[in-house]
Amino acid sequence: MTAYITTPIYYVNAEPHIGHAYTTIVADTYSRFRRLCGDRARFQTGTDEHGEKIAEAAAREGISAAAYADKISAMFRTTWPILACEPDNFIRTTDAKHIETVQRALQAVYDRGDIYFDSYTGLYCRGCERFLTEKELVDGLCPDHRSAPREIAEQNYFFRMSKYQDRLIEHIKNNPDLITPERYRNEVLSFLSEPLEDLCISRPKSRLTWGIELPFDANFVTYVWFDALINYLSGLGYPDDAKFAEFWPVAEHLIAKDILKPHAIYWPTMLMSLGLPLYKKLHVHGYWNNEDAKMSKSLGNVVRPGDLARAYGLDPFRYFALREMSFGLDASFSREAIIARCNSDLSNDLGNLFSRSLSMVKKYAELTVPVPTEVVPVPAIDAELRRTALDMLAAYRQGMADFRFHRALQAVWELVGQANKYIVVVEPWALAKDPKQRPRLDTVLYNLCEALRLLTLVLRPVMPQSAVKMADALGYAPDDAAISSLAVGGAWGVLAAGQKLRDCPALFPRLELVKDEPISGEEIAGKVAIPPATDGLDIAQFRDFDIRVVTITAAERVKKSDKLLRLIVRAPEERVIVSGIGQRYAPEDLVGCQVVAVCNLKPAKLMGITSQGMILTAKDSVNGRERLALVTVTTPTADGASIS
Ligand code: ME8
Repeated sequence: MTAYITTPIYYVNAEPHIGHAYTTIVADTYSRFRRLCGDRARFQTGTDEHGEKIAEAAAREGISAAAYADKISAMFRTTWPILACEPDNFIRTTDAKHIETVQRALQAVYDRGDIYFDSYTGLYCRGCERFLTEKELVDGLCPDHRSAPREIAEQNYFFRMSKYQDRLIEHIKNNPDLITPERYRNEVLSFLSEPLEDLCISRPKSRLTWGIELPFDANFVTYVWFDALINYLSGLGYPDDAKFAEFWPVAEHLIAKDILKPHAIYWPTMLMSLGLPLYKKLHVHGYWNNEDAKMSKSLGNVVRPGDLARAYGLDPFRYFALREMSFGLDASFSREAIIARCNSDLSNDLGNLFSRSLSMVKKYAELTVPVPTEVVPVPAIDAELRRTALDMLAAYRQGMADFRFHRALQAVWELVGQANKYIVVVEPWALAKDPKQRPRLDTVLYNLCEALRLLTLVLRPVMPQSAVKMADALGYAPDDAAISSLAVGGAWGVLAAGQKLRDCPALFPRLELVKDEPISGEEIAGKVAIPPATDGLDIAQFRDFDIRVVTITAAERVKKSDKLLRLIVRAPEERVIVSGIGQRYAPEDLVGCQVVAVCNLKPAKLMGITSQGMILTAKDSVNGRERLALVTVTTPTADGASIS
C-alpha cells in the first residue's frame, strides 16, 4: 500500500512556531508509522510564498519579496531536521515547476468555462487572504484575526465554485471518513447548507505583483488559494509524473481548523473542475495556545520549536506534542506541562522500566536474553502482560491509523505500566536468591525484554532517536525487522533467546532544572569577551580547587533572607552549603538534584550559618534582567566525583 501525507504549506510571513511544528511532527510520525506497516509513504511540506502579507512583510524589512521568501522558507526547511522531521519533498510556491502547474491548471479550468470576469465588492480579510461573508463575521470582525475586513471593490476573475456545491455535498455525505474528526465534517456540511458563492481567484497587478500571472490575462496574478492548494499536485509532478499516478489516489491532507474552508470547499471543487478525483482524507486538528493565550508575534509569546527541542530534547518534545493534544481539540502549551508530562511518562515510567529491566538482565543473566520456559497454565501475571501487549498493538495500530495519537500512546503506556507492575509483583530479585527458581527468573527476564522490544517498535515513529538507542540496548541493528516492521515484530515472542544486550545510558533524564530557558524570542546575553589569557592561571592553580559533583539532600530558606538557601549536600560526606539561589529556585525543587560545588573554600558565615563550600551557577541576562542557572551534570554521577 502507499500513503501520501501533506501539511499545509506555511506562509513565509512569520517564523515557524509550535503550531507549525505540531502539524509537521504529526505528518512525519504518520509517514513513519505507515513505513512501519510496510507501506510506501510520501510526506510533503513546504512554504507558501506569494500574496499581500508577504509582500508587505518584505517591504517592512526593506528587501525584495523574493529575498524575504528565501530567508523565511529556509528557516522552515532547517527547523524540520531539528525535530527529526524528514519530508520527502519540500515544495515552494516560487518553484518554477509549481508556477507552471498552477498556470496549466488555471488554463484548464478557464477552458472549461469555470472562470469568469466580473466586478465585485466584498469584505476582504488580509489575515485569511480571502473575502469573508457577512455571516462569518463576529461583531463585524474576522473571528480568527480579530480585525475588521476591508471593503474592496474591483474587477476580478472568479471560479464557479457554486456550480459544484451539490456534487460536493453528496461526496461528503457518501464518504463519512473524508473529513475527520466528525465535528469538522459537520461544520463543513452546515456551511454548505447555505448557497455557496463563487471564489475570487485574482488580484489586479496594479495592487499586487507578488503572485502568479494568469495565463489568460497578464494584468492579473492569481489569488493565494488557487496558487497554494495546487502545491499538493505540483509536488507530485502532476500531470505526467509517475509519482502523481502512484500517490494522488491516496492523498491525505493534514491541517488545523483555521484553513478548513479552503481545504474542504475550495479545493474539492477545484479538483472537480480539473476532472480529478478528490483527496482521500482531510485530517483537521485544533489550535495550540501558549499558557491558554492565543500565540501571536505581537504578543511576543510565540513558542519556537527549535528552542523547545534544545531545552527538553527533541524526542520528549515530539512525544509531548502527540500525547498532550487530543487530535481535533485545542491544547495548551506550558513549560510546566511539558516538564510534568515528560518526567512522569518518559523518565519515571518508560525510562525506569528500561533501566531497571536492563540492569536485572545484566545482574542475573550476563546481559543476555535468557531462554524462557513455557509452563501450563501460564502464570496469571505473565498472561496479563502478554494480553496487555497484544491489546496495545491493536489499539496502537487503530489509533495511529485514525489520527488519534493520544489514544495510541495511552495504549502504549498501558503496557509500560503493566511491565512495571510485573516487576513489582514477580520480584525478580527474590527469585534470584533461590537457584530452584532459575527457570522462572529466566522466563520473567525474557518477558521483560520482549515487552521492551515491543515498546521500541511502536515508539519508533514517535521518538525516532530514542527508539534507536533502545534498539541498540536490546542488541538490534537499527533496521532489524523485529524493531522496524509491524508485520514481523508486531507479535509476542519475536525476541530471540541468546541475544546480547548492551549497556544504555539513561534514556530520558529528568527535566527539573530547565525551568527558565527562553522560549519566546527573548534577548539573552552572557559575557561578551574572554579577557586575554597571557596573565591567566596556571593549570596547577586550577587544580587547587576541589570541585565536585554533589547531591542536594535537603534544602530550606534561610530566615529573613529572600536570596539564601541552606542546603545539605552529599559530597559524598554530608556538609552544609549556603547558596544565594533562593530567588531563582524553590527549595522543594532542589532535593535530589545533582549540582557542582567548590568544596575546599574556607568556611564562611552567612546570616549566622557556616557554609562549607559554594554551589556553582551560571549567570546571564534576559531582556537585561539577571538570571541564574545551576551548573549540573548530564547523567547521574557519583557523589564527590571530581571536576577537571
Ligand atoms: O494558512 N496551533 O499558512 P500558515 C496549531 N499558507 N497549528 C497551527 C497553529 C496553532 N496555533 N498555528 C499554525 C496557511 N498552525 C496557508 C496554507 S495550504 C495549501 C496553505 C499550523 O502559515 C496548522 O497546520 O498560516 C495551520 O493549518 C497552519 O499552520 C497554517 O499555516
